Amino acid sequence: MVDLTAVKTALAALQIELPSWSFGNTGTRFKVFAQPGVPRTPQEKIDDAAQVHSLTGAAPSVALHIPWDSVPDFGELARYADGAGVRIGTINANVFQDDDFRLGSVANPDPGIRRKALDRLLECVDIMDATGSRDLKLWFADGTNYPGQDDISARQDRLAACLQEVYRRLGEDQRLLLEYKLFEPAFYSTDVPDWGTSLLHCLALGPRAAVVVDTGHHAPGTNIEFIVAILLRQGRLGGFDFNSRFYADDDLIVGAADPFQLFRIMREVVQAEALGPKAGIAFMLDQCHNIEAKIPAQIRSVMNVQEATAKALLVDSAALTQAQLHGDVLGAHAVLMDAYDTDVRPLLAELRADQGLDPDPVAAYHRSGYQERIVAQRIGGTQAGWGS
Ligand code: RM4
Ligand code: MN
Repeated sequence: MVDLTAVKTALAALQIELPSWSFGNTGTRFKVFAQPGVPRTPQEKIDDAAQVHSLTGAAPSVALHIPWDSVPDFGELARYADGAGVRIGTINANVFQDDDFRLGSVANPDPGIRRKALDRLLECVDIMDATGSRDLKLWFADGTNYPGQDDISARQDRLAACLQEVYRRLGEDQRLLLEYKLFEPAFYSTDVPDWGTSLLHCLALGPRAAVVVDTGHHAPGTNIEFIVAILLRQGRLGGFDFNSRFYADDDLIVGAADPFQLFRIMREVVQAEALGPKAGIAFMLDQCHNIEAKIPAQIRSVMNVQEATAKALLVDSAALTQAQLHGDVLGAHAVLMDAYDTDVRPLLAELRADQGLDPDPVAAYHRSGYQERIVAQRIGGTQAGWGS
């Protein structure tokens, strides 16, 4: 039997970090669609994130992307976030949108360009000092398009040397999170294409380096929960970038394409007792809402993670272990599916009511008038979006 009070306590402790860039205008390489009411400044992105938190109670931090979210005074921005009821979370470094980075950033063959990339990363650590952020998240677009274009192994050496310098610069309580991605924008070889490469770099760096699993960054059919289990065993799962994919790095709403996969992933996290903040796993969203309304999409994303987690917590572990030890294949599978097939929405509605929240955060958002207000107020200026 599963203790429902314990399930609710565990769910109440789950914190999901929102990406500032999900509130800006995004699109594909064909078109970026502008939406009315989109933030013009990092402060307005924080306001939108704070809405998501006030309605879900589960999204107390917002990740920044530098230089997209650059401001003259990051200490002041942190105080602004505090005033809005959230805090600044992970600092993401963008070393992929500059003409100089055509052949890569930290693995570029040109030492001058590598230095420029490194300086950008070190600047991100300065920002972390000012905002009180724990994590620096690194994703590199580095790689090659053609066999022979560059030396695969030399690129790894350059990457490792740069990571070393960044790692050395971190404070005692700060971490370096290294994200991998199978391909794109590089098509022939990517310098950090998979969890193995990321893990090797993290192991070489030291205990405060860990791997980020972006759920959209794998080949179709990859067993992501297996990767999660392996990284958890090593104590090197730094966090997730949650999103959904049908084809490539689609950045759709988490749990939209494959809610069962999300459940299986969260099951591994629950199994490893790594759900609460103490375990140090950063549960982040990394999504773009190209055609749908952004704030309700973020609310829905938070709810989807909560639902998958609730189902993972409902697995009757004792019954599952018994079935597994007895070689009861179908019995074990049935225990897992019973949990997955449970409608957890009433449980989560109850939890929200207990927390003094509206049981239906999306409906509460639509009733709040916030969307109408930002559409009316955010006139003029330049809307935030890719590249700005
Ligand atoms: C990358 C990667 C990073 C994200 C950027 C915007 O594909 O997923 O995490 O910061 O996109
Ligand atoms: Mn990501």
